[in-house]
Amino acid sequence: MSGTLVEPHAHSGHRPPEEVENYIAAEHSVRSWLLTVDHKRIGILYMVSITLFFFIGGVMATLIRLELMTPKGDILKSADEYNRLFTQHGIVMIFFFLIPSIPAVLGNFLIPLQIGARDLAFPKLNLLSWYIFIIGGAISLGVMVTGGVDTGWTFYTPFSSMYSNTNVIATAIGVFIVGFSSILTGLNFIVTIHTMRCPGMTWGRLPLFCWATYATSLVQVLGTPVLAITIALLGLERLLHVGIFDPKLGGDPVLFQHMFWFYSHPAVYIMVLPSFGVLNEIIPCFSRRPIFGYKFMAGAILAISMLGFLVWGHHMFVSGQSMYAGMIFAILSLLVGIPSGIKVFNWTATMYKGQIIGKTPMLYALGFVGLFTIGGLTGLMLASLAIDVHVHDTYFVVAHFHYIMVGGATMAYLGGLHFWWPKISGRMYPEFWGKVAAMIIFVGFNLTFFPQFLLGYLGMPRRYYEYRPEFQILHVMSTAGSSILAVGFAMPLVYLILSLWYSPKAPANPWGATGLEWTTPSPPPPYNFETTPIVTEGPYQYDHDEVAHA
Ligand code: HEM
Ligand SMILES: [Cu+2]
Repeated sequence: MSGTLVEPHAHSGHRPPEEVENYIAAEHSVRSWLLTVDHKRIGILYMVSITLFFFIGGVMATLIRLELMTPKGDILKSADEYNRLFTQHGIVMIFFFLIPSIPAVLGNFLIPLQIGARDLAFPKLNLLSWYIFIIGGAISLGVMVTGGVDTGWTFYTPFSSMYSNTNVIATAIGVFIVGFSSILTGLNFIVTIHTMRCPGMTWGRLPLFCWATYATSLVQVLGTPVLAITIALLGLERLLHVGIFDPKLGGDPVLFQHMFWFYSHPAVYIMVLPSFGVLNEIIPCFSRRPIFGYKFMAGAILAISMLGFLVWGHHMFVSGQSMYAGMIFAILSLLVGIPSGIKVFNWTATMYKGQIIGKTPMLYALGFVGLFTIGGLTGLMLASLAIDVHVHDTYFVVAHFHYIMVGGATMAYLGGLHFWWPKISGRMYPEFWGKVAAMIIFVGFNLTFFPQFLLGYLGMPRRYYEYRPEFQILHVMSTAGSSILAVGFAMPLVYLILSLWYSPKAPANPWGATGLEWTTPSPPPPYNFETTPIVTEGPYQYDHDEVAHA
């Protein structure tokens, strides 16, 4: 079965694809964008939406950092306001930026192109997923402007179910709704990768970006319903006091933590697995070497996605769970280090003796490898029961997950965006400014988050509005770093938009990369391929003297 069987798009049926030069120029009306079923246009719709959320979340982060510049509360009116700010920062960044970032933007754009198909399996469902995302997002934005919510992105009971007097239910509805967007997108990707690969595109030749998105989709489909149920129960408990989490009514508040983390630990892999996929494309291309250990890379991605379901209790070491449960969760969590280590090793081995080309996407990829390693190793520290008891709920945890989510996943998203920008937009990005921004982001990131490891180790708790004066110097460093980071993040926004008018047109394959997406013109035509491609060799056949022992 190949992608040629996809029905032509209903609203462009009057125009045979050969006459249309590319998917952007195909039609110009707003309606043609809002009702599109072209996976590439839907990718762009997501790109615009998550960029908006990223900058909203970023403004909140800036306010948090400004507040923490001094030990006393000064910029914000009250601790309550501070609670609402970090809660909404977390909710926006996790549910409305990071989870959809690589899958919904790059995945939507690239999966059909990489497997030689004309679209996803269910193009209309794909558009529906975007509308669901927008509805969930609008509700959450509505909450923010009408008083906000203060429970933390983790919504812990009994505070969320009984005591908080902020908009918990409306927020829960927003997150509940956006979850369906995630589930439907995952389902669409799984079916597409199973049924729409072109002739010759066997599982063993599937680009690793597709493997990573496939594994992510499995987690989205299996895990997100649990979040939906958890959030629905929270709403019921708050509204009707049904007695699931309230001990007075026979419930158990810790049950909420189990249910929440049963989704939310796998969710951290929804955020980071797609980055592995992006790296697996960038590193071989800019090392001019085939990826080292293709099967191990695909296997490690799948292993992480499944192991991720067995470790949620490492978030609950101090919540009163039994010591034996804690030990088992610690051991299982440490096991995640093995496939993660395989990946870092294989990226390094791919680069070894390669001809490294330091273009912007490669700078982001190199940044990722280093920062993800720090994030992963500190994850192993946190997974060690004896350490976590001391640093749980401190800034050490905040630093750990930002190393992975910002230093890792966000960097990979930006790297991927630059790598495929010529394909997506038909224009090159300005290389000089790209490199400058990547380096500013790297420096700003480390200055923001490295001091937070030290702060946490010294005992600074997370989610506090005021702090002891001895912590100030590290907080000032962190705030200084965050302003550098803000400049770094604003730069790609500006130059990528400007590139649409001022940059040279992109050739079909500016990087000399392998992969079917690079065989199409930049930007690709609405139906991607004039004739269904036939694949005759494995991925990453980069020419180099060392190719032999790949
Ligand atoms: C080797 C892999 C990893 C291990 C062993 C690990 C371990 C841990 C542990 C034990 C905690 C709980 C610390 C505490 O609250 O006391 C934690 C927190 C966290 N981790 Fe990781 N982690 C790993 C990878 C990741 C990845 C890939 C991400 C995200 C993409 C991530 C995101 C988070 C987040 C968001 C939290 C804090 C949740 C919260 O309380 O708000 N971690 N990690
Ligand atoms: Cu976890």
